[in-house]
Formats: sequence, C-alpha cells, structure tokens
Amino acid sequence: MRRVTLMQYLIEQERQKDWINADLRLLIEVVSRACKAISIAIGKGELAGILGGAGSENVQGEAQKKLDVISNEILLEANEWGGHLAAMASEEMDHPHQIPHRFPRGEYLLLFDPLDGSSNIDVNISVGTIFSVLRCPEGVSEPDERAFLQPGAAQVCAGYAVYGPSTLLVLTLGHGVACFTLDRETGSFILTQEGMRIPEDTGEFAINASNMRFWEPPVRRYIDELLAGRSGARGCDFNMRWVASMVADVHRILTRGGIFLYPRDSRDPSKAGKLRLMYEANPMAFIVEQAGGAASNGHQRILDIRPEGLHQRVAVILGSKNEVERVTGYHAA
Ligand code: P6P
Repeated sequence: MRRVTLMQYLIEQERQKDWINADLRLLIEVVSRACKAISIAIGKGELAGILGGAGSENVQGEAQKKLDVISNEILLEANEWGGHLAAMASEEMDHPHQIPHRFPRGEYLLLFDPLDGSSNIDVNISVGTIFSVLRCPEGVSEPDERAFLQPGAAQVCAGYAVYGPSTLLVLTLGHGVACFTLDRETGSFILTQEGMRIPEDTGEFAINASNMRFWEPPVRRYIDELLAGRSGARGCDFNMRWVASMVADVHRILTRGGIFLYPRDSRDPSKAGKLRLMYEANPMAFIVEQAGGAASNGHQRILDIRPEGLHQRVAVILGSKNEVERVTGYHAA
C-alpha cells in the first residue's frame, strides 16, 4: 500500500467526494493531532506524574483520572479556535462547551469520550478516545444540550483512537472505515487499512461475565448457549475476551470479528445500561455498521434511538451481524 498520510487521504477525499468539506477535514486533522498529544502523554505515564486519580468526579459520578482531565483539556483547546465547531460535548463535562466568542463558529458539533477505559490506565492496558460529529441544527447560534440530541444516524463522521502497542486512528465518513497508524518518527498518521469489514459470523464474544446474575433472560440464554459450546445448542465452541476498554474490544472486533455486549442489567433498573449513547455507543455503532456489522440495544438499532439526554446510557450489543441478530431475536421471542 503506498504511504498515504491522513492529511493526503482527507484532501483526496475532499477533491473527489462530496461527503467532506474543508471544515470537516480541519476538524478531523485537529482531532487527530489532539489524539497524538494524548498518546504522547499516556506514553509518559508515571514519568510525567499523570497517573492516578484527579481527586474529582465527572457528571457520571465517576472518579476522574488525571489523564481523563488532561485528555479532555487537550481536545477542548485543540478544537475551539479553528472555526469549524458550533460547540463540543464530553463525557467529562456536565454541559456542552461553547466556543469562546473571540473565535469564529462553524457548522459542526463534536462529542467525545476523551479517555475511554481510563480505569485501565494505571495498569498499562490499552485505552482510547472516541469521537462523534453532528451538524449543528439550522438557525441555532447558541447550541445548548438540545442541539446535540440527534439520533446516531445523523452523524457525519465518527472515529476512535486506540492507544495500544500502536496508536491507531479509525475513521468513517459514512462511506466505509479506514485505519491509520501513528508513525512516531514523523508524527504522521499513515493509512494502513481501508474498507475494513467485520465477518458476519464469529466464534468470539466479549462481555463482563461477573454481571451474569444481573442479566435479562435473552442475554442469559445467549451467553449460556455460547458457554455450552459444541455439546450445546450452538454445536461449536466459543472464545471470550474482555479488555474493559470499549475501544480495544471494538477494535479487535473490527479487525477479526466478534460480538461485544454491555447489556442492561438489574443492578440499577433506572439505568438503561452502562455505556453512554451519544459519545460511546453512537460513534461505535456508526463505525461497526459501516464495516458491515450491526449494533443494537437488544430491541432496536442504536443509530435509530432518539436521545433524551446528553449523558444517557444504553445497552450495547454490537459486532458480527449474524450474532447481533440472534441476540435481538432472543429479545423479541
Ligand atoms: P466494566 C470503561 O470504563 C467503559 O466505559 C468501557 O470502555 C468498557 O467497555 C466498560 O466501561 C467496562 O465496564 O463494568 O467491565 O468495568
């Protein structure tokens, strides 16, 4: 594959296609640069004294890691000056971040989980950044939370960076999925995969099995059948993986297939699930569907869910199409 940088890829897309313009190209370039800065910060770890707790809580009531706060700041500062955004929203902030009036505003809304899987950061396991791009509704000059409450199907772009042995940037503009690998010597993201596809069948599932006693019957039935292996209803053995970093689990599924489940459970009936719709489930569902997979909450396509709150949670079942359809079939039974 000829060596194509992210910038070259985006400029070629802008020249040849109508689904990207200069502002969206700038947004992606700026977000990629922010992800590079986050990758460098993570790589320093204890040497920079940035591991451990920040001594604060986020809107989810979760203890923030120092790197959660640092990553959030990096993304805010990187994006607020460019004139491409109307506002930003983050897992780490109660309310949307307005673009300061000293900067021009653009047509896009950017949502992100700045450091997904941060509970893993102190034990040196892969984490990531997830982002989603929407258009600001026509005529909205001061976008508040309501401007963000659009179904995932309205996304114009979504992507994630995974900070693992390599730092990768995975991106969709609604016409397939591409993967870029960070060349640390030149500082460029290099195109390493295009047209990523998730196999429709799989022998590998990802779920936090410690929650088994809290699952609803359709999920319990599905997982029991997988665990029964070749002597059970499925007639074959299955393997399990659970990194507890959604970005790492989703990237594995994008690369070799699999099904990821974070189902609703009975621990807190007021919560529809653990993962957040707007900046975790929606961007990942967009990417997975663009790669030929499926993404459901058990009852409907995640991208069709009409959001009611910026930080609302959702059950997530995504990955290899035939397995996701089997699980949704069990919910309908
Ligand atoms: P558990 C990380 O905190 C996260 O939001 C996702 O990245 C991950 O898939 C999930 O939660 C892990 O949850 O309950 O297994 O720790």
